[in-house]
Order: sequence, then C-alpha cells, then structure tokens
Amino acid sequence: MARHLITSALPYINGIKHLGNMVGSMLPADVYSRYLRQRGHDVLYICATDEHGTPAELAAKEQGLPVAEFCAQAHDAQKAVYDGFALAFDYFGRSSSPENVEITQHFARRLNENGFIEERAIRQVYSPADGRFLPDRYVEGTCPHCGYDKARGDQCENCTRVLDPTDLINPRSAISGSTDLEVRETKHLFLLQSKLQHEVEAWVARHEDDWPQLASSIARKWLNEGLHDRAITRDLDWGVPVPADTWPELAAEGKVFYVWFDAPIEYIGATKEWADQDPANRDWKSWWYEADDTVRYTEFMAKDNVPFHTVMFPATELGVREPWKKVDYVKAFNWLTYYGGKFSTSQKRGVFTDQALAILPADYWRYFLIANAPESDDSSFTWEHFTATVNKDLADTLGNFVNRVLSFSKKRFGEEVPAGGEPGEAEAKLGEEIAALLAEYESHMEALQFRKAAAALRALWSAGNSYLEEKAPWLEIKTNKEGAALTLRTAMNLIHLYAVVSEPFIPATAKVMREAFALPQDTATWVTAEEAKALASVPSGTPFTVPPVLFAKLTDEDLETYKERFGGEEG
Ligand code: B3M
Ligand code: ZN
Repeated sequence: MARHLITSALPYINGIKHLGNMVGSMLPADVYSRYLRQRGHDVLYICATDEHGTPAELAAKEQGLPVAEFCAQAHDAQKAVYDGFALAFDYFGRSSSPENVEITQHFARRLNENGFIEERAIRQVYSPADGRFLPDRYVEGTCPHCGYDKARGDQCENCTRVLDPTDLINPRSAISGSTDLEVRETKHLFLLQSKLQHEVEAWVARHEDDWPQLASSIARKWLNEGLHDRAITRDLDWGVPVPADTWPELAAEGKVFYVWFDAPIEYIGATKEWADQDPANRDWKSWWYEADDTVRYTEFMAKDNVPFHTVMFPATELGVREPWKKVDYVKAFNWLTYYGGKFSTSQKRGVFTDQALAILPADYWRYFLIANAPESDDSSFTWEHFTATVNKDLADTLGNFVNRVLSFSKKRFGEEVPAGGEPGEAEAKLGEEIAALLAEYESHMEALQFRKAAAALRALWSAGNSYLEEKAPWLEIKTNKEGAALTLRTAMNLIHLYAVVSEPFIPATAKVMREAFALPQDTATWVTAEEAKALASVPSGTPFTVPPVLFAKLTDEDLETYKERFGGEEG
C-alpha cells in the first residue's frame, strides 16, 4: 500500500470562502483522501489557514481587532465551516504557527548559505506619521489613468491597471491618511530565482507529462518567460520575522517574509503542528524529508495558484539543498462561475460556504459540486441546475431507491433481510454490470477525474433502479414470494455497496445507508470486484431499519426563494 501525502491550497484568512473556492481545492482533496483511505492506503491530508500578508492586516483593522486575535477567530470560523462540510483533514493548521516560523526561517538561512538570497536596496514609500514603510497597497491616491480617487498603490480597482505607488497623484497613507510621504531607500531580501531556472526546468521536465495539461501549460509559460529574482520580505507588523541571527539589521527594522514565501512552507509546518499535537505522529518527517518513493504527494488548487506550486515553491525547495519532498501530481481546477459571472468575495456575489450549509446539509453540496467540478473548463453554478441535480440524482435515483426497497421489504417480510430464492440470470447480469461500473468508477478516481467518477457513481445507482423496475418485486410477490425475497435481498446488497462506494462523495448519507443494516463488524472498506459481482455481503436474516428520507426534493418555491435571496442572473 502506498503512502499518500495530500494538500489543498491554503484558504486565505480574511473571510469565509465561497463555493468556488471549495470545489477548486479542499473538497476534491477530501474526496480523493477518503477514497484512498477506504482502499487501505496510508493517507495524510494536510491543510491550514494562510494568515500572513496585507489583506489579513486590513481585515483585522476593519474589525478593530489586533491581527493575531482576528486570525485566531477567523481560523476557528473557517474550521467550523469545513467541519460542516465533513472535510476529513488529518490536520488543519495555521501558517502563523511557531512550527511554520521555525521551518520558514530555516529555509531562508539555508537558501542564504547556498547563495540564493541577496540583500538589495530598493526605494519605497515611507510615512513619518505612521513611523513605517508602506506596502504598495497601503498607499492610496488618484489613478493617473482614469482619475479614480481611491486607487491603491499596487492596482487601480476601477480601471484594473497595475500601478506603482509613485504613479499615484496626491498619494496618502491608507493607515493614517497622512499625505506627508517620502521615498526612502530600504533593504530587502531577494530570492535569486534566476539562478535556479535550469534546475526548476529540469525538474518540471521530469514531471510535466504526468500532470494535467492545465498545470503543465501554466508551469511552461512561467518558465518560458524566465524566472525573475523576487523580493521575499515586506514591511509589515504581522508575518514570519526575518531571523536576527542571519540578518540583524533587517530584523531590527521589523521586516517579515512575504506571504507567498511562507505559505507553501506551511504544508510542512502544518505537518509538524500535527506531530507536535500527538506523540503518535512523531515520524512526521518521513512524509517530507528524504521521503522514499513510497510517498506520493498530490496537491489540489485553483489555476491561479499553479505558478507558485509548480515553479516558485519547487525553486525554494531545490535551493534549500535538503531532500524535502516535492510535488508528484498537481491537480488544478478552472473557475466555478455564478450564472456565468464571477463569484466575488468583495462584492458578495454567489454562495458562501456558511450560507450553503445553513440552507442544506453538506452532502447535497458535495455531490453537486464534484459532479460539476470545473475540471476541463470553467463550469457554472445556477440554482436551476443545482435543484434539478439534487432532485434527479440524489432524491430520485439514490434516495428513492433506498427507501422504496427497505420500506417495501419491511412491510412484506419484516425487519430482517428476507431469505429465499436462488440468484439467477438477472442477478448474474446485474453483478457483471455492477462490477464493470465499479471498475470504471475506480479508474476515474485513480486518475483524479472527478466529474467522470461522479458519472460512474450515478450509473451505479441507476443500475439498481433498472434492476428493480425489471424484476418489479411488488408484482412478483403476488405469484412468487421467494423470487420477490431474492430481488429485495439483492437490492439491499446494492444499497450496502452504494453506501461504501458513495462515501467519498456523500459521507453522512453513506453512513446512514450502511448503518441501516445491523451487520457485525461492518466497515466502509472498499468493495472488491468479486464482492460486487456476488452482491451477497448482507446475508438474509440481517436486521435492518428504514432510515428517514435521505434527500428532500427541492420545490419550485425553494428555487424561487434561493434565486431571490442570492440573485439568479448575472450581475
Ligand atoms: N492563500 C490562495 C489565495 O488566497 C492562497 C493559497 C496559498 S497555498 C500555499 O488565492
Ligand atoms: Zn484607474
């Protein structure tokens, strides 16, 4: 059995994420992790909040909280939503942890020893009133292109042009409003990525054929444009401090590392947090350091994060000259749109993950999102599509099957799986079909093709419906009681098989389905091809209960309410 290290891009701390963030990183990583665990692999699924950088400082300021306090609260709020979505992280850490500080500083020292970091003087805006250098986005003023008077020093939100703080007309500090600004010389650390270009290229060349096209084409594009040396420090109060033992002067000035320098290192940092929590996890380094080939590392992310993961973080890892594990497979996603437009955190357009859970349980969302994941292209969320999918796939094809079979059997045969009848041609045919569909489902999961996997799962559910329609036990029972018992027993075995193989997508419902049967020592361990063919894991005589309706049908009225509340057209 292989060891699988899995990470999803770290959600930024400044607010609750929308459904587009969820489907582009954490949810598919969870589905994949659950699948691998069920198949008996050793899985470590790590995620964390990404807590440094200017937006964190700004969000804290807006709420009138010290940034450390803001981050602690915002971390807990995000974690609560992820628990609600049943994301089964092995650990959900924080990039502001002492562990990440330690490892980030270690990386910086090693890069420096190896000649990949250089101190360079740059000219930057200084605000005497605030007593600090201002990061680009802390300088506000009038855009020289469009005249917008609240343009930020990095970009004008109105005309989207990229700016330099010195371009702004009438510049002022976004912190104090002071217009008494000067340009001063200050030193920053630069990561000499240009010196690592060839190594990164060689490393990408060894992997890109295995990666999905979306990931390899983005990596190629960045490499072709050439790796530039980048400033990896900032003048912020909040962040991983530049270590004083190596750069006393910069440390004294209060410089911290740039958020994109320490964020990917937090994949490692969070693993150490996980280990520090529990002595049983002491061997955390075996996942990351001098990792042998038995560890396969898969990263999940949206496409805008790909350059950092395929080029910049690998460059850092290579430059450290220590055997840290590098990614084996990069699963990248396109955008989920809201009625063809952008989900927007700042404009509150679309559906946020906490709102989603307040409307319906996680399994509704998990299934819909993965079945429509923006894998090969962008995909669009609409309430029409969502309600239709829930009603057809979840309520009719799966939920109704389960309820119909169990209630009918209970009514006619009592509360145990009925005995009688010998499997015949119909059951043999069904077994072959189920085994074939299961193999298809597995091959898509192994290939991380989630939409296709969802389609195969749906086909498995449908096969049960066809069998039931064909055998029609409600008619069969009038003339052939044994035959009806066989049909129902077979259908109940399908329910148990569905419970096991649906678990990665709809874990809560899967558990209810599995627990309908009082099987001794029942587990969600994956189904073998032989078991799928035989459909006999639940023997006659097994006591069962009829669970409440698994998925409520959504009405036209529900649809209208959702559209009204969230807006149902492109804005
Ligand atoms: N926090 C994603 C974002 O905010 C970013 C991912 C970090 S992964 C190391 O767009
Ligand atoms: Zn402008």
